[in-house]
Amino acid sequence: AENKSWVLMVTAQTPTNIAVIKYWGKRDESLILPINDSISVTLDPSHLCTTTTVAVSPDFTHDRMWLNGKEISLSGGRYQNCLREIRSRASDVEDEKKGIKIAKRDWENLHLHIASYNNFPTAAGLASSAAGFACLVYSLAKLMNVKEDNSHLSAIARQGSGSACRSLYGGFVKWIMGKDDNGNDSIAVQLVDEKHWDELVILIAVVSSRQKETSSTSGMRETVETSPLVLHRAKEVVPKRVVEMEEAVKSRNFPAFARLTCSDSNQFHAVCLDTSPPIFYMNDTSHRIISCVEKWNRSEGTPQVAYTFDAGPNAVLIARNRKVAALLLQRLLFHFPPQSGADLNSYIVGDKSV
Ligand code: 2P0
Repeated sequence: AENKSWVLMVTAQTPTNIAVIKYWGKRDESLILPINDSISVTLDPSHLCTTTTVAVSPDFTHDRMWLNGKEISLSGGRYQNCLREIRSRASDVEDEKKGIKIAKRDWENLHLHIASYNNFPTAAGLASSAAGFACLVYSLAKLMNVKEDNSHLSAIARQGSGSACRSLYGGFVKWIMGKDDNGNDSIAVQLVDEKHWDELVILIAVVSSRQKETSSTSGMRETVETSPLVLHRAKEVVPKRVVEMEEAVKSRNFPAFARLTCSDSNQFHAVCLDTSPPIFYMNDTSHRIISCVEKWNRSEGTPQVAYTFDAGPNAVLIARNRKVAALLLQRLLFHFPPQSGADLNSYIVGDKSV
């Protein structure tokens, strides 16, 4: 293979994840170590996901990456950290059919081309960085024959974007904050797989697909620096909620799940409001959706739908089953009829990951 030209490539697809117990605040910015554990649900890959192809060839002269068809710079620390960590774990690769042999030590001098596509709006609070970095790390690990399991890979994806570590598993996933300063124990673990609670239906109401004003990274930095509430949340509230949420998920207890999910979303936004200057991620439409769901849940006597909002105004609504999801969509279409210029004009309905 020495004087023949070749390309070896791998394509992977990774869904995004939605936190039901939120990550907000870092104790180490460069390693991306959080101040509390978080829990998320991974979506069905057919709806919100990233598809990434990674290629290696002796003809490539430097590492390059394209995001949604546009070349982007890989010089940022987050990309560099992920590439370095994966390269250092590469093994021998042999493709007999193509006559390609790459020795472990060759990876240091080979360059990569990376092409990544999101099938949803980037940076609109729909967790594009989560799917993106998880997919990047996973596809590179496959290309370079990295032997480590998903939990070890999650600690690498975490250095690309915190929430990315949770997208390496389907189902419900916990990101354990860890104790070590080096971050080796700040990893994701699967709580239950995608089949465990497959009645749940997740609906995303896209209130705005515009880019958010405050990035999560700078938002959480400002919160940690200025919010008197955030330490109370991280030390007193979240540890108890994480235990209760694990229990609710394992026993498929929807009322407990919904209560915890809604409370945690509201506390995350309260902590944003407690930041100086205050950070507003939700808007009037978001607030109207919350009122609508709260009213419905109260009128039924037991929760039918849980809501959660990330660093943007879009609502993630989790219905207890398909029947409730159909009623929910009907109510949303009645209260927020889609039309041009409307507050809310598209809905994405999907199951949890399959
Ligand atoms: C979460 N979010 O747990 C929380 C809830 C947004 C609100 O994780 O700086 O993009 O890359 O670690 O992961 C968004 O933050 O931030 C996020 P970095 P990330 O899903």
